[in-house]
Amino acid sequence: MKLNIGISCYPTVGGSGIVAAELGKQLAERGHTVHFISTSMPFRLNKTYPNIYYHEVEVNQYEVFQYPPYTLTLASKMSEVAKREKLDILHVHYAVPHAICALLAKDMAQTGLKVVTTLHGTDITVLANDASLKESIYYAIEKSDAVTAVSQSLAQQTKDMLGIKAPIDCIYNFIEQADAVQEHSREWWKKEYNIPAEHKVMIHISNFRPVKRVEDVIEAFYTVQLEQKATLLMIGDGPDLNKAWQLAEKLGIAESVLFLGNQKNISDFLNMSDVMFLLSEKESFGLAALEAMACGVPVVGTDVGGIPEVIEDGRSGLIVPAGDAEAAGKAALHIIAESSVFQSFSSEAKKRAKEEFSALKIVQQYEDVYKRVLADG
Ligand code: GMT
Repeated sequence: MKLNIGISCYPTVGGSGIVAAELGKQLAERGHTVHFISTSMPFRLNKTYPNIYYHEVEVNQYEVFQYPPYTLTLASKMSEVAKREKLDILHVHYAVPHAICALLAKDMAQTGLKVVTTLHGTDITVLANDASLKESIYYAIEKSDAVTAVSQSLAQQTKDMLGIKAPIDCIYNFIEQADAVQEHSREWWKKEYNIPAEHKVMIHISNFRPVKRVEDVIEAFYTVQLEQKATLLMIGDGPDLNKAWQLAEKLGIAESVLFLGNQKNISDFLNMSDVMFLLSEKESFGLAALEAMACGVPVVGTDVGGIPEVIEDGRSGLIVPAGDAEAAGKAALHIIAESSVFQSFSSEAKKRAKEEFSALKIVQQYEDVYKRVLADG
Protein backbone atom coordinates (compact mmCIF):
# COMPACT_ATOMS: atom_id res chain seq x y z
CA MET A 1 0.00 0.00 0.00
CA LYS A 2 1.50 3.35 -1.05
CA LEU A 3 0.98 6.06 1.55
CA ASN A 4 0.97 9.85 1.76
CA ILE A 5 3.33 10.64 4.60
CA GLY A 6 4.02 14.02 6.19
CA ILE A 7 7.32 14.50 8.04
CA SER A 8 8.19 17.32 10.45
CA CYS A 9 11.60 17.76 12.05
CA TYR A 10 14.19 20.34 12.93
CA PRO A 11 15.77 20.60 9.48
CA THR A 12 19.19 21.93 10.49
CA VAL A 13 22.39 20.00 11.22
CA GLY A 14 21.81 17.31 13.84
CA GLY A 15 21.06 13.61 14.09
CA SER A 16 17.27 13.90 14.22
CA GLY A 17 17.18 16.10 11.09
CA ILE A 18 19.47 13.66 9.29
CA VAL A 19 17.33 10.65 10.28
CA ALA A 20 14.08 12.39 9.23
CA ALA A 21 15.51 13.46 5.86
CA GLU A 22 17.09 10.07 5.11
CA LEU A 23 13.85 8.31 6.11
CA GLY A 24 11.89 10.57 3.74
CA LYS A 25 14.26 9.69 0.89
CA GLN A 26 14.01 5.96 1.64
CA LEU A 27 10.20 6.08 1.83
CA ALA A 28 10.07 7.95 -1.47
CA GLU A 29 12.32 5.32 -3.06
CA ARG A 30 9.81 2.69 -1.88
CA GLY A 31 7.02 4.50 -3.77
CA HIS A 32 5.37 6.46 -0.95
CA THR A 33 4.70 10.17 -1.37
CA VAL A 34 6.51 12.25 1.23
CA HIS A 35 5.65 15.78 2.34
CA PHE A 36 8.24 17.58 4.45
CA ILE A 37 6.65 20.30 6.59
CA SER A 38 9.38 22.43 8.18
CA THR A 39 10.95 25.86 8.37
CA SER A 40 13.59 25.06 5.75
CA MET A 41 14.48 22.21 3.45
CA PRO A 42 16.16 19.42 5.51
CA PHE A 43 19.86 19.78 4.73
CA ARG A 44 20.31 16.15 3.64
CA LEU A 45 17.62 16.49 0.95
CA ASN A 46 20.25 17.17 -1.67
CA LYS A 47 18.62 15.43 -4.62
CA THR A 48 15.37 15.93 -6.53
CA TYR A 49 12.71 13.26 -6.05
CA PRO A 50 9.41 13.53 -7.95
CA ASN A 51 7.47 12.16 -4.97
CA ILE A 52 9.03 14.36 -2.27
CA TYR A 53 7.35 17.70 -1.60
CA TYR A 54 8.46 20.47 0.69
CA HIS A 55 5.98 22.76 2.48
CA GLU A 56 7.67 25.71 4.12
CA VAL A 57 6.48 26.88 7.51
CA GLU A 58 6.89 30.64 7.55
CA VAL A 59 7.30 32.08 11.00
CA ASN A 60 6.40 35.77 11.10
CA GLN A 61 7.14 38.20 13.90
CA TYR A 62 4.13 40.35 14.90
CA GLU A 63 4.45 43.46 17.02
CA VAL A 64 1.69 42.33 19.37
CA PHE A 65 3.43 39.03 20.19
CA GLN A 66 6.52 38.80 22.33
CA TYR A 67 7.54 35.55 20.58
CA PRO A 68 6.97 34.37 17.00
CA PRO A 69 4.14 31.76 16.98
CA TYR A 70 6.18 28.89 15.40
CA THR A 71 4.14 26.07 16.89
CA LEU A 72 0.76 27.46 15.84
CA THR A 73 1.97 28.26 12.35
CA LEU A 74 3.36 24.72 12.08
CA ALA A 75 0.11 23.15 13.32
CA SER A 76 -1.91 25.19 10.78
CA LYS A 77 0.43 24.18 7.98
CA MET A 78 0.24 20.53 9.03
CA SER A 79 -3.56 20.64 9.02
CA GLU A 80 -3.65 22.43 5.64
CA VAL A 81 -1.25 19.89 4.06
CA ALA A 82 -3.07 16.93 5.68
CA LYS A 83 -6.36 18.01 4.10
CA ARG A 84 -5.04 19.03 0.69
CA GLU A 85 -2.60 16.15 0.20
CA LYS A 86 -4.77 13.54 1.95
CA LEU A 87 -2.01 12.56 4.36
CA ASP A 88 -2.38 9.11 5.92
CA ILE A 89 0.42 9.58 8.41
CA LEU A 90 2.13 12.56 10.01
CA HIS A 91 5.50 11.38 11.31
CA VAL A 92 7.02 13.91 13.68
CA HIS A 93 10.48 13.97 15.20
CA TYR A 94 10.54 15.22 18.82
CA ALA A 95 7.62 15.15 21.25
CA VAL A 96 7.78 18.88 21.89
CA PRO A 97 6.86 20.84 20.01
CA HIS A 98 6.33 18.70 16.91
CA ALA A 99 4.04 15.97 18.32
CA ILE A 100 1.89 18.55 20.11
CA CYS A 101 1.55 20.49 16.84
CA ALA A 102 0.67 17.29 14.98
CA LEU A 103 -2.02 16.39 17.54
CA LEU A 104 -3.51 19.87 17.18
CA ALA A 105 -3.38 19.54 13.38
CA LYS A 106 -5.07 16.13 13.58
CA ASP A 107 -7.89 17.66 15.59
CA MET A 108 -8.19 20.61 13.21
CA ALA A 109 -8.09 18.54 10.01
CA GLN A 110 -10.55 15.81 11.10
CA THR A 111 -9.41 13.60 8.21
CA GLY A 112 -8.49 10.40 10.04
CA LEU A 113 -4.81 11.44 10.06
CA LYS A 114 -2.54 9.26 12.25
CA VAL A 115 0.33 10.74 14.25
CA VAL A 116 3.58 8.80 14.67
CA THR A 117 6.14 10.36 17.03
CA THR A 118 9.83 9.51 17.14
CA LEU A 119 11.75 10.37 20.31
CA HIS A 120 15.41 11.25 19.76
CA GLY A 121 16.66 11.85 23.27
CA THR A 122 16.85 15.50 24.20
CA ASP A 123 13.04 15.65 24.50
CA ILE A 124 13.29 13.04 27.27
CA THR A 125 16.74 13.18 28.82
CA VAL A 126 16.77 16.99 29.07
CA LEU A 127 13.29 18.44 28.55
CA ALA A 128 11.35 15.87 30.59
CA ASN A 129 13.34 17.05 33.63
CA ASP A 130 11.83 20.50 33.15
CA ALA A 131 8.62 20.69 35.21
CA SER A 132 7.22 23.32 32.84
CA LEU A 133 7.30 20.88 29.91
CA LYS A 134 6.75 17.48 31.55
CA GLU A 135 2.94 17.55 31.20
CA SER A 136 3.15 18.45 27.51
CA ILE A 137 5.66 15.70 26.77
CA TYR A 138 3.50 13.16 28.61
CA TYR A 139 0.43 14.28 26.64
CA ALA A 140 2.29 14.19 23.30
CA ILE A 141 3.44 10.62 23.90
CA GLU A 142 0.21 9.22 25.31
CA LYS A 143 -1.95 10.78 22.56
CA SER A 144 0.23 9.85 19.57
CA ASP A 145 -1.07 6.89 17.56
CA ALA A 146 2.38 5.30 17.80
CA VAL A 147 5.63 6.29 19.48
CA THR A 148 9.10 5.10 18.55
CA ALA A 149 12.41 5.68 20.32
CA VAL A 150 15.85 5.38 18.72
CA SER A 151 17.18 2.93 21.35
CA GLN A 152 15.93 0.48 23.98
CA SER A 153 17.58 2.67 26.56
CA LEU A 154 15.60 5.75 25.48
CA ALA A 155 12.33 3.78 25.37
CA GLN A 156 12.91 2.53 28.92
CA GLN A 157 14.02 5.93 30.20
CA THR A 158 10.89 7.53 28.74
CA LYS A 159 8.68 5.03 30.55
CA ASP A 160 10.59 5.43 33.82
CA MET A 161 10.78 9.23 33.81
CA LEU A 162 7.24 9.96 32.68
CA GLY A 163 5.29 6.89 33.78
CA ILE A 164 4.20 6.27 30.20
CA LYS A 165 1.73 3.39 29.74
CA ALA A 166 1.55 3.52 25.93
CA PRO A 167 3.83 1.06 24.11
CA ILE A 168 7.04 2.51 22.68
CA ASP A 169 8.64 0.70 19.73
CA CYS A 170 12.41 0.79 19.61
CA ILE A 171 13.47 1.53 16.03
CA TYR A 172 17.17 2.16 15.70
CA ASN A 173 18.65 4.81 13.45
CA PHE A 174 20.02 3.59 10.13
CA ILE A 175 22.73 4.23 7.60
CA GLU A 176 23.46 3.31 4.03
CA GLN A 177 26.74 1.40 3.80
CA ALA A 178 29.55 3.68 2.59
CA ASP A 179 30.79 1.27 -0.08
CA ALA A 180 31.17 3.87 -2.80
CA VAL A 181 34.67 4.31 -4.22
CA GLN A 182 36.21 7.41 -2.67
CA GLU A 183 37.24 10.21 -5.01
CA HIS A 184 40.50 10.69 -3.09
CA SER A 185 42.63 8.35 -1.04
CA ARG A 186 43.24 8.53 2.67
CA GLU A 187 46.83 9.65 1.97
CA TRP A 188 45.60 12.42 -0.34
CA TRP A 189 43.30 13.82 2.36
CA LYS A 190 46.00 13.61 5.05
CA LYS A 191 48.35 15.58 2.80
CA GLU A 192 45.65 18.19 2.13
CA TYR A 193 45.33 18.77 5.87
CA ASN A 194 49.11 18.65 6.47
CA ILE A 195 48.80 15.52 8.60
CA PRO A 196 52.10 13.59 8.61
CA ALA A 197 51.74 10.16 6.96
CA GLU A 198 52.92 8.32 10.12
CA HIS A 199 50.20 9.93 12.29
CA LYS A 200 47.14 7.96 13.38
CA VAL A 201 44.00 10.05 13.05
CA MET A 202 41.43 10.31 15.84
CA ILE A 203 38.10 12.02 15.19
CA HIS A 204 35.22 13.53 17.17
CA ILE A 205 32.01 14.85 15.58
CA SER A 206 29.31 16.64 17.57
CA ASN A 207 27.53 19.89 18.31
CA PHE A 208 29.95 20.57 21.20
CA ARG A 209 27.14 20.81 23.75
CA PRO A 210 28.16 20.13 27.39
CA VAL A 211 26.63 16.58 27.22
CA LYS A 212 29.24 15.66 24.60
CA ARG A 213 32.10 16.21 27.10
CA VAL A 214 34.48 17.49 24.46
CA GLU A 215 37.16 18.22 27.07
CA ASP A 216 37.27 14.45 27.75
CA VAL A 217 37.97 13.98 24.06
CA ILE A 218 40.99 16.31 24.32
CA GLU A 219 42.21 14.49 27.44
CA ALA A 220 41.74 11.09 25.80
CA PHE A 221 43.76 12.31 22.84
CA TYR A 222 46.44 13.58 25.22
CA THR A 223 46.81 9.98 26.51
CA VAL A 224 47.02 8.66 22.93
CA GLN A 225 49.72 11.06 21.76
CA LEU A 226 51.98 10.21 24.73
CA GLU A 227 52.54 6.82 23.03
CA GLN A 228 51.61 7.29 19.40
CA LYS A 229 52.13 10.13 16.91
CA ALA A 230 48.60 11.25 16.15
CA THR A 231 46.30 14.05 15.00
CA LEU A 232 42.81 14.76 16.35
CA LEU A 233 40.07 16.08 14.06
CA MET A 234 37.37 17.99 15.96
CA ILE A 235 34.38 18.42 13.67
CA GLY A 236 31.33 20.52 14.52
CA ASP A 237 30.69 23.68 16.47
CA GLY A 238 28.92 24.66 19.67
CA PRO A 239 29.15 26.14 23.16
CA ASP A 240 32.11 24.11 24.45
CA LEU A 241 34.38 24.44 21.44
CA ASN A 242 36.49 27.16 23.02
CA LYS A 243 36.86 25.18 26.27
CA ALA A 244 38.20 22.26 24.23
CA TRP A 245 40.63 24.50 22.39
CA GLN A 246 41.83 26.09 25.66
CA LEU A 247 42.45 22.66 27.17
CA ALA A 248 44.42 21.57 24.11
CA GLU A 249 46.55 24.72 24.47
CA LYS A 250 47.05 24.10 28.19
CA LEU A 251 48.13 20.48 27.59
CA GLY A 252 50.55 21.63 24.86
CA ILE A 253 48.89 19.55 22.14
CA ALA A 254 47.05 22.30 20.23
CA GLU A 255 49.24 21.82 17.14
CA SER A 256 47.95 18.27 16.76
CA VAL A 257 44.28 19.15 17.20
CA LEU A 258 42.45 20.48 14.12
CA PHE A 259 39.18 22.30 14.86
CA LEU A 260 37.44 22.06 11.49
CA GLY A 261 33.98 23.45 12.33
CA ASN A 262 30.77 22.16 10.73
CA GLN A 263 31.45 20.03 7.68
CA LYS A 264 29.08 18.66 5.06
CA ASN A 265 31.02 15.69 3.68
CA ILE A 266 31.64 13.83 6.92
CA SER A 267 32.71 10.63 5.14
CA ASP A 268 35.83 12.36 3.73
CA PHE A 269 37.02 12.90 7.32
CA LEU A 270 35.93 9.46 8.51
CA ASN A 271 37.80 7.86 5.63
CA MET A 272 41.11 9.27 6.89
CA SER A 273 40.40 8.36 10.54
CA ASP A 274 41.51 5.39 12.64
CA VAL A 275 39.34 5.80 15.76
CA MET A 276 36.32 7.91 16.73
CA PHE A 277 35.75 9.21 20.27
CA LEU A 278 32.13 9.59 21.44
CA LEU A 279 32.49 10.32 25.15
CA SER A 280 29.06 11.81 25.95
CA GLU A 281 27.42 11.76 29.37
CA LYS A 282 23.99 11.37 27.68
CA GLU A 283 23.39 9.92 24.25
CA SER A 284 20.21 8.21 23.19
CA PHE A 285 21.82 6.62 20.11
CA GLY A 286 24.92 8.32 18.70
CA LEU A 287 24.36 8.60 14.95
CA ALA A 288 27.92 9.88 14.50
CA ALA A 289 29.20 6.55 15.86
CA LEU A 290 27.10 4.63 13.36
CA GLU A 291 28.36 6.85 10.52
CA ALA A 292 31.93 6.08 11.64
CA MET A 293 31.26 2.33 11.83
CA ALA A 294 29.81 2.32 8.32
CA CYS A 295 33.15 3.73 7.12
CA GLY A 296 35.05 1.04 9.05
CA VAL A 297 36.14 3.38 11.85
CA PRO A 298 35.98 1.70 15.29
CA VAL A 299 34.48 3.85 18.05
CA VAL A 300 35.53 4.37 21.65
CA GLY A 301 32.26 5.28 23.36
CA THR A 302 30.91 5.73 26.86
CA ASP A 303 28.63 3.38 28.79
CA VAL A 304 25.59 5.65 28.57
CA GLY A 305 22.18 5.61 26.88
CA GLY A 306 22.08 3.83 23.54
CA ILE A 307 25.85 3.87 22.84
CA PRO A 308 26.38 0.25 24.02
CA GLU A 309 23.47 -0.81 21.78
CA VAL A 310 25.26 0.67 18.76
CA ILE A 311 28.83 -0.40 19.53
CA GLU A 312 29.40 -4.03 20.44
CA ASP A 313 32.02 -3.73 23.18
CA GLY A 314 35.24 -5.55 22.28
CA ARG A 315 34.20 -6.28 18.70
CA SER A 316 33.21 -3.17 16.74
CA GLY A 317 34.58 -0.71 19.30
CA LEU A 318 35.26 -0.30 23.00
CA ILE A 319 33.03 0.99 25.79
CA VAL A 320 34.56 2.96 28.68
CA PRO A 321 33.01 4.56 31.78
CA ALA A 322 31.66 8.08 31.12
CA GLY A 323 34.06 10.66 32.52
CA ASP A 324 37.13 8.39 32.35
CA ALA A 325 39.11 10.13 29.61
CA GLU A 326 42.30 8.21 30.34
CA ALA A 327 40.50 4.89 29.85
CA ALA A 328 39.19 6.22 26.55
CA GLY A 329 42.71 7.14 25.42
CA LYS A 330 44.01 3.69 26.41
CA ALA A 331 41.12 2.02 24.59
CA ALA A 332 42.05 3.90 21.41
CA LEU A 333 45.71 2.86 21.86
CA HIS A 334 44.57 -0.76 22.17
CA ILE A 335 42.66 -0.53 18.88
CA ILE A 336 45.52 1.02 16.91
CA ALA A 337 48.45 -0.81 18.54
CA GLU A 338 48.51 -3.71 16.06
CA SER A 339 47.33 -3.71 12.52
CA SER A 340 45.57 -7.10 12.89
CA VAL A 341 43.62 -5.83 15.94
CA PHE A 342 42.65 -2.66 14.09
CA GLN A 343 41.57 -4.63 11.02
CA SER A 344 39.35 -6.87 13.12
CA PHE A 345 37.64 -3.92 14.88
CA SER A 346 37.29 -2.07 11.58
CA SER A 347 35.69 -4.93 9.64
CA GLU A 348 33.39 -5.82 12.58
CA ALA A 349 32.28 -2.18 12.76
CA LYS A 350 31.46 -2.11 9.05
CA LYS A 351 29.70 -5.47 9.24
CA ARG A 352 27.60 -4.45 12.24
CA ALA A 353 26.53 -1.18 10.57
CA LYS A 354 25.49 -3.12 7.48
CA GLU A 355 23.74 -6.03 9.21
CA GLU A 356 22.02 -4.36 12.16
CA PHE A 357 21.45 -0.78 11.03
CA SER A 358 20.83 -0.93 7.28
CA ALA A 359 18.19 1.30 5.72
CA LEU A 360 16.60 -1.82 4.24
CA LYS A 361 16.02 -3.35 7.66
CA ILE A 362 15.05 -0.24 9.62
CA VAL A 363 12.79 1.54 7.13
CA GLN A 364 10.70 -1.64 6.93
CA GLN A 365 10.12 -1.32 10.68
CA TYR A 366 8.75 2.22 10.22
CA GLU A 367 6.50 1.02 7.40
CA ASP A 368 5.20 -1.73 9.71
CA VAL A 369 4.33 0.88 12.36
CA TYR A 370 2.50 3.02 9.76
CA LYS A 371 0.51 -0.03 8.57
CA ARG A 372 -0.31 -1.01 12.15
CA VAL A 373 -1.74 2.39 13.13
CA LEU A 374 -3.75 2.60 9.91
CA ALA A 375 -5.14 -0.88 10.49
CA ASP A 376 -6.15 0.14 14.04
CA GLY A 377 -8.70 2.45 12.37
O1 GMT B 1 23.04 15.00 19.85
C1 GMT B 1 22.44 16.06 19.80
O2 GMT B 1 22.63 16.94 20.61
C2 GMT B 1 21.46 16.34 18.67
C3 GMT B 1 20.23 15.47 18.78
C4 GMT B 1 19.30 15.77 17.62
O3 GMT B 1 18.21 16.22 17.87
O4 GMT B 1 19.68 15.54 16.48
O5 GMT B 1 20.63 14.09 18.74
C5 GMT B 1 19.75 13.14 19.28
O6 GMT B 1 19.15 12.43 18.19
C6 GMT B 1 20.07 11.68 17.39
C7 GMT B 1 19.29 11.00 16.26
O7 GMT B 1 18.38 10.08 16.77
C8 GMT B 1 20.81 10.64 18.26
O8 GMT B 1 21.74 9.94 17.47
C9 GMT B 1 21.55 11.37 19.39
O9 GMT B 1 22.13 10.40 20.24
C10 GMT B 1 20.58 12.22 20.19
N1 GMT B 1 21.32 13.06 21.15
C11 GMT B 1 21.27 12.86 22.48
O10 GMT B 1 20.62 11.97 22.99
C12 GMT B 1 22.11 13.78 23.28
